Amino acid sequence: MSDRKLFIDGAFVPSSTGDSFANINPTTGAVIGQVEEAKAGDVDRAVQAARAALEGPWGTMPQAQRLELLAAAADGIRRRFDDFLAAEIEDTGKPVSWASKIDIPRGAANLQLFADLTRNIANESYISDTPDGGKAINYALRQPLGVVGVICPWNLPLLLMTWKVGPALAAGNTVVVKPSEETPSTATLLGEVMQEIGMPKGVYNVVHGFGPGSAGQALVQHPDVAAITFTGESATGQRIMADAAPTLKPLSFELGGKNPAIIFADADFDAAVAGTIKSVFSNCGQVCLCSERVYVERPIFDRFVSALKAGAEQLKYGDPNDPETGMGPLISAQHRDKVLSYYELAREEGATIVTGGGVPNLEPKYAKGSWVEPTILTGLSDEARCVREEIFGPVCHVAPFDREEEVIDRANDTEYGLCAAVWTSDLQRGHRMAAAIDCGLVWLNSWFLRDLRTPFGGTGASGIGREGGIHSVNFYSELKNVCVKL
Ligand code: NAD
Ligand code: 6OD
Repeated sequence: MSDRKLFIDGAFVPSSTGDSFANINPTTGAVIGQVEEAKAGDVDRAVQAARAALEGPWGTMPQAQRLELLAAAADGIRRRFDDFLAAEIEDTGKPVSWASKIDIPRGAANLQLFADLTRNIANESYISDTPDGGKAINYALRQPLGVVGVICPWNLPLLLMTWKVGPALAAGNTVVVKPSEETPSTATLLGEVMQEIGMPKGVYNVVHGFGPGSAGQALVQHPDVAAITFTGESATGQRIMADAAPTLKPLSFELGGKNPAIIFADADFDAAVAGTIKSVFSNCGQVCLCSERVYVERPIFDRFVSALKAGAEQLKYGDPNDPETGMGPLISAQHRDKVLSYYELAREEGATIVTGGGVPNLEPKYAKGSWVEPTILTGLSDEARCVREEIFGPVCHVAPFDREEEVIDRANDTEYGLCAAVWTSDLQRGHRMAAAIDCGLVWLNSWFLRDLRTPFGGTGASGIGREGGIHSVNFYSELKNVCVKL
């Protein structure tokens, strides 16, 4: 059992109200610990500690030293790799094959990147003509926003938290992190790392809890929180935006998706099949970038569906610590019920269930876990709810298409706009498609290849703003222009 406390002002503390909730391992349904629940009073303590750190040691620290501490935090994650890995797997049930290659390395890389990049950012400056025939120099100062509230989802807990904490700290802010109630552990472990490396108190704080009426909402509404960076569902984003309005804070939103994968008949068939198996089923379909709508050019449609089916049926599920395991459970019983309700809806909407559609038959020790089968659907119209709504599970609908313009229209027929994967050997077409699809990221003949310096984010209901590289640093900085008459 690992109990998780709040991390406020450099110390692990209980909730002031005595409230706590259970942390459940979705592999078995077992309770693995109690988590202290922060309410408004605890959130206020964390925010005041973060403010004090801004006015004190962190705010006055030379940039080079601040960035060294951030790099030391990255090293701390690497040093305690196995602890982070075990905690992430216990909280989420995700397979070690994924967590050891993606979640934990990215946790360290996210902090390292912003420690390195921020050192090398040039300040914008202009020499200007003045009306009296003289000159002025304008230069921009980059200053921290203040206390940043970081609200995270459960699907890639350490990865998505450090993706925000890294640039926020690099830009000189302090943070109060609200991890998902489903995955409290790795944010807490990062508190231990912060203690180990001598990070000043109050720079990094963690408040556990829920959204409405709990830590999440209190953080959003707090008048001393200067900005909110949020990753999660689009509907939650709407609620956060409304709650943040009275205090007029900047918001960065990475939200949901219903991403298309488009496979042309000229694509490298095996690569497209393997890539689509990854883009549909990775992390049990719980990556915002996963493909839930797959469009395949008609001449290869039947062959592609058969190959995808074979790939899905070969995915091994079970013990997440077995390196051969390809698929873990969903995050919770509640999320499993949601995904199963879409499997049922697919039947009602008249889908053909090519494979899956239910709960797998596993060993008795997994009976209370949140398992579902990888599922492939065909035969639905573009108007079906299963083709329009984000399911966030290991499931896709595969539909045939005949023409490039047609598939562009169908791919764009959604309120979301996060990403797309396009598979073709015709590069001209690939570039045409990339320009025509309305979304924030397009992968050509690949999926989820990440260069952390690139802009990341979505259009429409998939988000507001871009994070990644300089785009993150810009969000977490206040730019002030200084004009000097020469
Ligand atoms: P969620 O929106 O339910 O919760 C995310 C976080 O917000 C949690 O910490 C939760 O406690 C908190 N929260 C909920 N209501 C709140 C409120 N009213 N005020 C403040 N905080 C509140 O999302 P989830 O179920 O944890 O994650 C899955 C969703 O996240 C999917 O929709 C997925 O597409 C999306 N996602 C998007 C990206 C991206 O980069 N675009 C990345 C990962 C996940
Ligand atoms: O790779 C990233 O930086 C990132 N933000 C991934 C988001 C994945 C969504 O679940």
